[in-house]
Amino acid sequence: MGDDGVDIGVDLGGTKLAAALVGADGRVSERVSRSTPQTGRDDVLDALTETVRHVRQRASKHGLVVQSVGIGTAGQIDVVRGVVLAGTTNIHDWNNVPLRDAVAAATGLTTFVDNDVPVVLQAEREFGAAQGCTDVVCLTVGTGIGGAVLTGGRLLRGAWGGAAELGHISVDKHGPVCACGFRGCLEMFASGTAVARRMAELTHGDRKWTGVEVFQAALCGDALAEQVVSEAIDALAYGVVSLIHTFNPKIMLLGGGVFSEAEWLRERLENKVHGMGIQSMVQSVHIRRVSLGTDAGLIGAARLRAMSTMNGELS
Ligand code: BMX
Ligand code: ZN
Repeated sequence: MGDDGVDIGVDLGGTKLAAALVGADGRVSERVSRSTPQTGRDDVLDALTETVRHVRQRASKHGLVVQSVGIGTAGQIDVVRGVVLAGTTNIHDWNNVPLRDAVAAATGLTTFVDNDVPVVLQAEREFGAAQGCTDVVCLTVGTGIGGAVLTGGRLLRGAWGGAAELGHISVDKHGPVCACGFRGCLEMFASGTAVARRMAELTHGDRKWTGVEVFQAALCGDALAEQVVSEAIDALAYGVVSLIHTFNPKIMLLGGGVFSEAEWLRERLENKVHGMGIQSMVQSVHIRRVSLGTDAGLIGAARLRAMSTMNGELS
């Protein structure tokens, strides 16, 4: 572990809660994970603080002093107040949760809370595929589609930390209504959930599908799965090119379960994107996949303390 002490990183998902120790060098140890209670906020907070206590005990057994706990979680997070304004719908009663203060009070640790994608981007910026880069757009394609933007070396935060909900840019004003209330969101066309839903439509609901199964079926030559994947790549390409036109990034970073093992998918998207849009902007972008895998969220969450002491709050 680095000489700057260790921090605990937490990845709080709708179905899984993971935590680990992370050193200043990004090294991960003492990984633990458990299912996220589905019985409401008190049980989730108990599970979270119990997990943090367990990892902290593991640290002290190795003579390591935990400096803080950082939590990455889906939803609109007020990073200044540490409040989950609207969180994953998989957790019952998970809106307007003062998560930072609740965890700090229960653990006695300095606590930080952020959306689940800026923490991925921070980890990749420090230890992964975006090292040394100051202009990166990150899209995580999984259950939903999340986003984060690094521009001029600073994480785009907006008024209170909600900036870069890139899964909810609309790519079709006549498209389906999204869970967020908007119409035609990118997430409705290209997330794992959307791909599974579209495949069920085309196969008239004759079986249940997961996003991963659809991508695998497409790889195996299933014509309907290929049609679904092609539609998803098409929508993603419109979203990616629009983001390139907006942020002029050096790197477009792709994460989430859909891209985690799928170099073929990255290549298809890259080929589609490079034929579109303003060529001087699109041709100069490197389209890469997240390199730290599922550790990226844990590492970036643990780095929230270091980020808060860099040039400005959670930069
Ligand atoms: C949704 C949104 C984002 C999140 C993204 C990825 C909510 C609850 N979630 O677009 O904040 O980053 O999903 O979420 O508003 P994941 O669960 O797929 O990681
Ligand atoms: Zn939406």
